[in-house]
Amino acid sequence: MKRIITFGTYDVFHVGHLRLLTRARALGDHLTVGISTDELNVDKKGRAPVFTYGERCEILSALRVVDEVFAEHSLEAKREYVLEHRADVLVMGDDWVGRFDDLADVCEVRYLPRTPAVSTTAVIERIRD
Ligand code: C2G
Repeated sequence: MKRIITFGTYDVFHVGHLRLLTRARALGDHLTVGISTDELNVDKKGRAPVFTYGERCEILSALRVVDEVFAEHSLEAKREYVLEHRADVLVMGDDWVGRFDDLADVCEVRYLPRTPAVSTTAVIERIRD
């Protein structure tokens, strides 16, 4: 069985998120998703997500392509998470290209193209305007 792992916030869930997860899942037989905690979001983006960690988990867990979710507490702990979840492949969007190549000794590292012209920030701004 080939195990895939990926990470993200998945705030204001949109089709870009879904396509990334669907393509990630298609690379193997089991998809684990590390979901950023609210605290990690405040740290890395300077604002709390629109939807709480619990709500984002609920949405991700209900998807057919997602087998398992867990809390991503730190951006620097990818190696530990990959080993803990026995992942064969780490998938990230290509906005992270090159950033996790050092993990190639414990898993295959794949960067998939992002869906153009859709983002949580754009959705928030469009609704606000
Ligand atoms: N994504 C995509 N196309 C978009 C927007 C997002 O393919 N138009 C992908 C991202 O590349 C990422 C996933 O959807 O793989 C989740 O996106 P975010 O929630 O924006 O992830 P981010 O906040 O960058 O968190 O440890 C890594 C972080 O947790 C990533």
